Amino acid sequence: MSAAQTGRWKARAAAIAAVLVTLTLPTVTATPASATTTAYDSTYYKNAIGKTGTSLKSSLHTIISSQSKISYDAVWNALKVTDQDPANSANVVLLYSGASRSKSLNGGDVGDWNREHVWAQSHGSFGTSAGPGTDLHHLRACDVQVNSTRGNKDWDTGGSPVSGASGSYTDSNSFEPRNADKGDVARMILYMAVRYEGDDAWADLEPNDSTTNGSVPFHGRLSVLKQWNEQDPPSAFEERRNDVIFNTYQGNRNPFIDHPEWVEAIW
Ligand SMILES: [Ca+2]
Ligand SMILES: [Ca+2]
Repeated sequence: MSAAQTGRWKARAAAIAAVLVTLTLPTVTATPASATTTAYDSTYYKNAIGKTGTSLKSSLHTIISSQSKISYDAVWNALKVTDQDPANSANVVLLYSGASRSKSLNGGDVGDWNREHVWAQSHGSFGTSAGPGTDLHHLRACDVQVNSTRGNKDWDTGGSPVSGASGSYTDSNSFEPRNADKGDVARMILYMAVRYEGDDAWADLEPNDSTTNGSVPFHGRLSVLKQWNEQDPPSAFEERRNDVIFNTYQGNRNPFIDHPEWVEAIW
């Protein structure tokens, strides 16, 4: 072998070694919700694709503000469809516990389920006329007593176990849903922040990092909600729910269920 040939082989061996090192390096960076593509990117989201920050938020606001609104009374029957138990079509799945309960037990008595506003009605005082108070993207079937325990508390970790909602915790000013519902709650809250910007009859709803918001139109804690979005990615239940609201009731989508990475892109 000539000296030139030996040199070429040495160079090739070094190149192969470099590739092997690259292939075996462990991934050490914590990855945020990875970018996704959906069937709606070239249609529903076409004006938002490629944007970030306030430009993305503004574009999504315009897109999702085109919607039908339903009455608070109509929410009962809508939840029987959107929150249907995939394993039992006679039941709904309850938020914060995952319990399956008969659709016919909607009401206000102990043992019934009712309409939980994940963005608490009092944070912006929007009540239950058609608008944020009846927006299915943040309304979920919930046990009556668990709903009462949650009240209008902000979102944060910690506290004592919630009776009737195993895995959920609460203290004097915050509520922590069970792990399987954490991402759902985060994406519902952040949907509300983008949908309601104060340019219609309602307050501009926004997330912040407080747990003492009371009746101001804010919900905390944003830093925790961002973690929950990463920790609990959209499930098949959540995605079906988004589709049913889009196709049957409101004609708008929750962008953060379709693109969970948009949470970090905006906040
Ligand atoms: Ca979930
Ligand atoms: Ca807002």
